[in-house]
Amino acid sequence: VGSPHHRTRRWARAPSVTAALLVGALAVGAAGCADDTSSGATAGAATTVASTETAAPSTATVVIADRAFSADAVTVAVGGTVTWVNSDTVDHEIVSLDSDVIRSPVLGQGGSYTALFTVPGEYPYYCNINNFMKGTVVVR
Ligand SMILES: [Cu+2]
Repeated sequence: VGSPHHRTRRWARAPSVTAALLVGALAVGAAGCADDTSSGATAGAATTVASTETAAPSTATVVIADRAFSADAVTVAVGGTVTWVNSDTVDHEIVSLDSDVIRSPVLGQGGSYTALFTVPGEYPYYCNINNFMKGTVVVR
């Protein structure tokens, strides 16, 4: 009578050891999930920094000297302005290639001209007196 009772107790212990191993495996799995969550939060913060860096300024200045523009391209935000300043000893006249968005009078030494940009896009321009002088305004 006593012998079957002991056998039942041994069988009962085996599943409890297996359960302990399963709990250990689940704990490792939970630690892996916690790592994934923290790396996801880091990626979100990096995205926020990138969008701040790309904000365009509301004004830009292009200086003209020695028959050249001080920058090949300048970028302003929609609603922004670009001012050209003639620091050269000869006249210049700034005209956009595809539109009348940029159309200065003849600028003598010390003269300046400001254009307003209300539509996003790229505005290539040149000097109507020195056609080799070229530049681009980027509006975004
Ligand atoms: Cu010119």
